[in-house]
Amino acid sequence: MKYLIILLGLAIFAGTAIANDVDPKPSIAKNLLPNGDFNEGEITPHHWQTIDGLSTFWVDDPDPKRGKVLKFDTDVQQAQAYVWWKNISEGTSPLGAPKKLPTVEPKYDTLAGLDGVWFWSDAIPVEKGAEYWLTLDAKGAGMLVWLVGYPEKPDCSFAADEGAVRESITKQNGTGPPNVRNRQLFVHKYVWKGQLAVQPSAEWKTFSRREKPFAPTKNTPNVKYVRVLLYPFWPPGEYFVDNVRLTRHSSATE
Ligand SMILES: [Ca+2]
Repeated sequence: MKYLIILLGLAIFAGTAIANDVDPKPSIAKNLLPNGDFNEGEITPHHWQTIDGLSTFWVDDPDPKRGKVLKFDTDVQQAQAYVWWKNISEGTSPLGAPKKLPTVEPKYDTLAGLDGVWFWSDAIPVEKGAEYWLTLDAKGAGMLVWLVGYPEKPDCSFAADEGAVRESITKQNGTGPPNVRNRQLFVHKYVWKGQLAVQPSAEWKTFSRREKPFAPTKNTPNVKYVRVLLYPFWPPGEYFVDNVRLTRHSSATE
């Protein structure tokens, strides 16, 4: 729960706007995020990180109009995920994922109770001074969605920005320096984060930050790329995402 508490603290610190379930802008603007509807792919959706087949899945929605969607399961033992993620980071197909081990109450040792499940988009270039809307369809217990800004085109390989996972993989490989707290060696490359809090919803719903577009370069003018980070965690369970849209806020440049 430690991470959860830290994250919630960060959310408050960042002055996060709570998402509304109504898209504040017409969705006619061009989606800057390729394959935001997850409909293109092969085993895993194109233009996003790979699924792992254990905590993240690329599935057909029961409604054929939706096509493919992303499914999360946060009710997975974190220890099992960390071992499997090492394989995924080395290029093992998610089709070979192990069956998840049983989880037990109070489930604080699950991904839900610890690191959460992260799913990153590829990097999208942003323009200095421009503002952006982020909207998505979600179903499940609610989650956080981040727009994360980088000064240079970031490494988009699996778990590239997940310090704890990188440390675990290093440790599992036995290549880490002995007797050193690796955590302190991992340096995040991002310089800016903006957040969208998605409320729980039993049905598909569209979420956005009403009247508050993201301004990646407002206080960090060196931001040149952003990635979308989908981040469900507590409670343990299933979450679904579709139609992630990043669009430019037109009045910012007019
Ligand atoms: Ca879709």
